[in-house]
Amino acid sequence: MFHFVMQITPTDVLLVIDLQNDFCPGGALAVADGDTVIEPIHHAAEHFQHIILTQDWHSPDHNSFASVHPGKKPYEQIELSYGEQTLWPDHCVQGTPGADFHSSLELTRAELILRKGFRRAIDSYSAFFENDRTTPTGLAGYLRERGLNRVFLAGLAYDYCVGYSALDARRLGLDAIILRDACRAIDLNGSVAAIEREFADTGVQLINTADLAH
Ligand code: VGL
Ligand code: ZN
Repeated sequence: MFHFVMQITPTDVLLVIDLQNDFCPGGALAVADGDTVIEPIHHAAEHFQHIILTQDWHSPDHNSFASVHPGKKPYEQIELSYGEQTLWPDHCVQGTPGADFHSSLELTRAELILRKGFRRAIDSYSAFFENDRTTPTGLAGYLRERGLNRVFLAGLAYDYCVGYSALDARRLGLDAIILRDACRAIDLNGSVAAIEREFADTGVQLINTADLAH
């Protein structure tokens, strides 16, 4: 019997995406069972020397909020200067409890907390580039300077911030491996199927936390 095992090395990094109250049950943009990823993430984290957290961090009047566009409702699409943008309920507003990390998340070893989506005019799903796909967050330079070249991803949401981050990692020439059981999806208008096609096209790998070597 062959068992697939993934060996974690000192140049690997675990990127934990947006494990914040607003994406967990009871939050403003709750992802179904969002909080259930915390346990597998804690297990996965034991394998890694390097952990980075991202934090969705919007201004109160952020352009991705349906509330700032008269007549628009959450989950509708709108055309902004940089292209199509899905409108969301107000969420992860800077300094609010909804923007805090879930209180069960214990990743005190994390070396960097990267905030994104703080510019009013532009959303940022990806940890690497804002939604114009060109404005950098600085994470690529950080990883390059530190010699971290293989990114493992977990968190919320699988089909938005996790997925976009993985695709951008590939665009930057990094290996990108998603820990599928440590993610949950929003699944809006076929978003899971669409992003999984892009994963296949670009070489984003999907594994489970149980595949990490012990
Ligand atoms: C996210 C929608 C809006 C995410 C963030 O973390 O996936 N999704 N803001
Ligand atoms: Zn957001």
